[in-house]
Amino acid sequence: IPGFGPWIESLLLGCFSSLCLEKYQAVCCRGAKISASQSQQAETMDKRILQELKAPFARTETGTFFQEQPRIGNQYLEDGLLQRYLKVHLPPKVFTEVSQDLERFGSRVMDEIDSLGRECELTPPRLQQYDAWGRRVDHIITCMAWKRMKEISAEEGLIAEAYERRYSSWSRVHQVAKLYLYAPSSGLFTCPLAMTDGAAKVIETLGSLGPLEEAFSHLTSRDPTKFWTSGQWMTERKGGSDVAGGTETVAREQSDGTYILHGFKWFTSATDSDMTLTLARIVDARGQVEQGSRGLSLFYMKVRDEEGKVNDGIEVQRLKEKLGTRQVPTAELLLDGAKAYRISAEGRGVASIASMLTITRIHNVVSAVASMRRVINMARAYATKRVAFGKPIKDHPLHTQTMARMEVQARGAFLLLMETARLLGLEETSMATEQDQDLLRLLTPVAKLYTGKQAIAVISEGLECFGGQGYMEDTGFAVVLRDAQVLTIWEGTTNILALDVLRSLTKSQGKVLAAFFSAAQEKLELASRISDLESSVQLIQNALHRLGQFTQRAGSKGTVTMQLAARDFAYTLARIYTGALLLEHAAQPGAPLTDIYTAQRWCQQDLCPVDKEERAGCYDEAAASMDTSFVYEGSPILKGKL
Ligand code: UCC
Repeated sequence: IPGFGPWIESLLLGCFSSLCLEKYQAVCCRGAKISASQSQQAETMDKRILQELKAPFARTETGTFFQEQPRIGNQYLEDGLLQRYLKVHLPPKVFTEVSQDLERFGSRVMDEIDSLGRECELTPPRLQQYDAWGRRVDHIITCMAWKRMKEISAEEGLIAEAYERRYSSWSRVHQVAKLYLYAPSSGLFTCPLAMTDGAAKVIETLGSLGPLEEAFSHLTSRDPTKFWTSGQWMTERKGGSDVAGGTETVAREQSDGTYILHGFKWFTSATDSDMTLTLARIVDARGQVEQGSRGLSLFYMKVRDEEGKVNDGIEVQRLKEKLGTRQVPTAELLLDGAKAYRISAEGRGVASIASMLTITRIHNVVSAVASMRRVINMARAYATKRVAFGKPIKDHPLHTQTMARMEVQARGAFLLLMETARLLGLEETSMATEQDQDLLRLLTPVAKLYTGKQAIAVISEGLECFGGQGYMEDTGFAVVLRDAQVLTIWEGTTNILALDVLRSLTKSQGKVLAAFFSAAQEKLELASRISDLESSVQLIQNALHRLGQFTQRAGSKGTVTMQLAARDFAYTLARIYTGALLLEHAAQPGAPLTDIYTAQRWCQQDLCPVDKEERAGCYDEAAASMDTSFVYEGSPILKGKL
């Protein structure tokens, strides 16, 4: 192509594949003595080359098909169950206001917060221990998005709402519903919020005197410039679960009544917080400390000064390397003369921090349920966009069945969460009956342990709904699973919480269980009159009967049996009570068929695993001994024993 050769060649060099280039050069080399037919041939070839350039994979190696991305919508408007729950339970005026707030907040989560949450994941915190001149600074550097989350939490009253109580007992339900929309987009800012809420609860319970008054006003502030977050420093090297046996930190009283703490805190979440509550053993006049639970007292400590610098006496040793929750700065801390205020009676540390644990455990449930909901909603959005085997995957019944099973779990868990929030709200406004209080004590560990397990299972299944994309870090799905794994660990592992369920039974001399039976029966009342729900009600009644028989038999067998049964016992409580809640919800006038279907499906599972396992002899001493032989088979500790 006389005259255009060099121009085209440079264009080709820039863009064309090497194959095309070769063909073009062949044409040009022959260009000098070409005949008309050769010219024709060259032109044809030229056209072919240009066509090839437009063909898939010719210009790039990525092809022309790009899967449409599933996008987050307004999570309030997409959640029929949440809307129906609020409509059924809240007084009409409260419902209108709460509903408007949640709809507005749902838009804010979608338009603003979700991308900040992603940024928190992509820009994890880091520790700068020294400045350029060698001074120890222990500066925890967090990203702008994390800081913005703190401001948003204040603006939205994510803690304040629960303490202002403008909707009386329903304020907790409002707060929990808001946190539920927020959690999966929050970049794990729900972690400091959980502890902040817990600290506010402890202070409110103990009475906000002296320095606590200032702390409480910061923790519950709606002003971003005043809002504080709190830590909860309980875990030491010797004790994550066994706090009473593992706490080595000591507290020495000073002449002004304050204390100086020395110790090592092994896992302190959200260490960028402004204050913390922590446990330590008071050193008496003889320099002795009391061991065990009765030696522990609860302390309040400011972590930073006005400029945000870590206070004297606190050294950040390192940030933890975790499977998930990487957005949260979790540290190991040396306390070497840190100033603190004792806020519990001496030796009442564990009992006093227990109200914080109740709150953080309920927040754990929020996160578990919210992450199940989010993964399902994203999978649902994806199923409408993704085509495989000739149709959208939403039209493949097996895929929809899988999602339906996830739905049943998530909906049941949601009602258990809301029931716990409702009871907490009643307790905090002095409107709870004795039965409500007992139920709250029992359901908190039950809900925490059960929903944590559900979340991991549902989220794992949810990732499969995206095929390989579910396994990719950059889609943002993998992090949901990594983060979920902590839900069964922090704030008490499954077994620790199962034992806490037993603790609540022992401490109340069985009253919490009596409350459970009565409340479950009450919830079945309406449903038992609806023919579509009759057989499911029967299944729950039957499970209650078997549970009653089990507790009678176990009572005569002693503590070993109960300990071995603890996990199955807690699962039984969770399944029966959730079933009763689903039936109660499905029995409301005007309930859609989907509510009835959810209740029916839930009740089809084994509702009383503790009875089945006990009948199979799983809690007998012989079974316990066999468990040991079986688990440690081949282990050096049993060599020669087997
Ligand atoms: O700190 C952590 C990470 C923070 C991150 C937070 C984010 C959460 C986010 C969620 C969403 C994103 S993790 C570390 C958390 N640590 C734990 O959860 C500790 C786990 N261990 C336990 O729960 C144990 O069961 C202990 C520590 C409570 C056991 O202590 P004791 O002292 O051996 O137990 P006792 O002797 O049975 O109980 C001492 C007192 C008793 O009261 P009195 O003396 O009046 O009889 C108990 O009734 O404490 C009372 N008590 C409770 N009260 C114990 N547990 C409870 C409870 N759950 N509720 C009410």
